[in-house]
Formats: sequence, structure tokens, C-alpha cells
Amino acid sequence: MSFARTRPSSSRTSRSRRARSNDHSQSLGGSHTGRVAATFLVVPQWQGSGSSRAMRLVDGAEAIRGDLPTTSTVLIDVPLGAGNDEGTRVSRLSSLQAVRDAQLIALGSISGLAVTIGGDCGVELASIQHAAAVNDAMAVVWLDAHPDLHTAESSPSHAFHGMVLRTLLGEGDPSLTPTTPLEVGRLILAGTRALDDAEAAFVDSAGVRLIAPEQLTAESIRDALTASGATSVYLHVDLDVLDPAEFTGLGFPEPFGVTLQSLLEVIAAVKAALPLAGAGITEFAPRNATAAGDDLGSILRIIGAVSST
Ligand SMILES: [Mn+2]
Repeated sequence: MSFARTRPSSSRTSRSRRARSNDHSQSLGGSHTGRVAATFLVVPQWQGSGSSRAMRLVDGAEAIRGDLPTTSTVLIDVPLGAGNDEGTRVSRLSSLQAVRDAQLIALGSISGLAVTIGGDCGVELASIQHAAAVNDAMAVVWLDAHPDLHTAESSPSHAFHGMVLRTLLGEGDPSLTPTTPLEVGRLILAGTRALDDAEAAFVDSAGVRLIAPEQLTAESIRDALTASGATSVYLHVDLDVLDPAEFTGLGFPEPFGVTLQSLLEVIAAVKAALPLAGAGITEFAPRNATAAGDDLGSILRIIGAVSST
């Protein structure tokens, strides 16, 4: 193994957990969630983010993990260092490869629903690849302010979290691209509203389905799933799909997002339409422990909606 098995107890993590325990008493399985039947794969990867404050993603993952049932939680060890680009245009590629490999091993031993908790959106690489390999005709509902459809060549930041979906479609660094790519006809971008020019051009030329925030309803997502012909669905939730007025712990907030209520309705509609092949919740980047506590209630409702039966 090229990465550490144990994370030193950083003062940052200890501080956030201590502070949170004073003012935050919610936990999963409370009255606002149903029965939880999932395994949570916590992946505190920050190396895919292009933010100068990417380390906040580690705090975000830890804050969420503190509220998950320990018996059904698996923590992936993420390299402590940034890693390097291995001569490619993908920043920190070596770390991304190590996390991907560790995630695939962990996913292989999970039976039943796996819910991946990021970390940056790059954590979806392994989780979607794994889910697509064991589920036929799987749709991906990508609830995210951003389409994450850059190639290494078009990405201005070289940050992998902006390339993860394009990589899953088969156009990424060869060391990360899955053997069996996703089919573009089964991809649904939802709540997506911040597209770079190169991404918008790809959405147009490839005919990717995109439901803008103001069009996103239980009915529109159901119609898009029906049109895709899929028989199972992976649900990706980047928390930045939410309107920043409702949710503050974001590295890349984008205005005019969806409400929490609307997001919960859409998740319920997706689950009612097709069997869930997997799910991921990413990009929680609280600026401090108090701010994390303010957002955790919303996150737990989302996790409850995704994972309850
Ligand atoms: Mn995003």
C-alpha cells in the first residue's frame, strides 16, 4: 500500500468534532429519516478539487462521518500528500489513482446499497464505475450545479473533479477511464446551471439531457428516466446543486439553485422510478465547525432520503 493506513489525529479534525458535539445532536436514524439500509463509504478526498481551500472537504467528510452509524460505515484512507500529475494534465493524478483503487476494493465487499460520501466529486469515479459494472442499463442522475464534463485538455484548472463525468463517459486520462464507459443516452444532468463553454458545446453535440433548476420536478426527472430506457439508476448529489441561500458549506457556490425541499422530492421520485444502483453525496466544504453544524441537518435529510427504505 502506498498510502497511510491511519490518519494522524490532526488538530483540525479533533477541533471540529469536539465543537460539533456541543451544539449538534442530530444523527442519522432520527425521527426525520426512515429505516436506513445502506453502507456508507466515506472518502475524504480533496485532491480532485481545484479550490485553494480544498482541505475543507476533509473536514466536511469527517463531520458527516460523525453522524453516521459506525457499524455501517467504511472509511477510505486518502493519501496525506497532494500527489503528482505523472506528467499529465490531471492535477494530483497519483493520489486519485490510489483512492480509486482503494475504493474499488472496498466496494467489492459491500453487499446492498453503497452510499459514497465525499470528498470532492472525483470520488464518484470508482463508485459509478463499480455500480455500472454490476447493474445493467444504469442511468446516472447527476444533481450538480456543474456538469463536470471537461477533458484534461479543455479544463482551465486541471482539477479532476471537473472531469470526472467525462472520464466516466470514456474520455479521460487512460489510467482513470473505465473499461466499459457510461452511455451518454443514460446520463441526466439535473439542476445544472454553471457550464463552461467547452462543456456546453459537449452537452449540445452529444445530446446530453439537462434539466435546469427551474424545470427540475418529480415529473421531469421521471420523464427523463423513462426516455433514457434505463433499468437502474445511480444518484449523484453534489451539494452545490442546492441554492447557496439554503446551504453554505460549498467551495464553488452557484446562485439560482434548487431548494432542499425540491431536491428531496426529486430524490424520492428517482427512487420510486427505478432501483437504486448506488448513490454519492459530495463537496461538503464547511468553513468551520459551527458552519458545519448549520448544514448537517440538511445533509442528514438528503442521506435519509437516499438511503431509507
Ligand atoms: Mn459541482
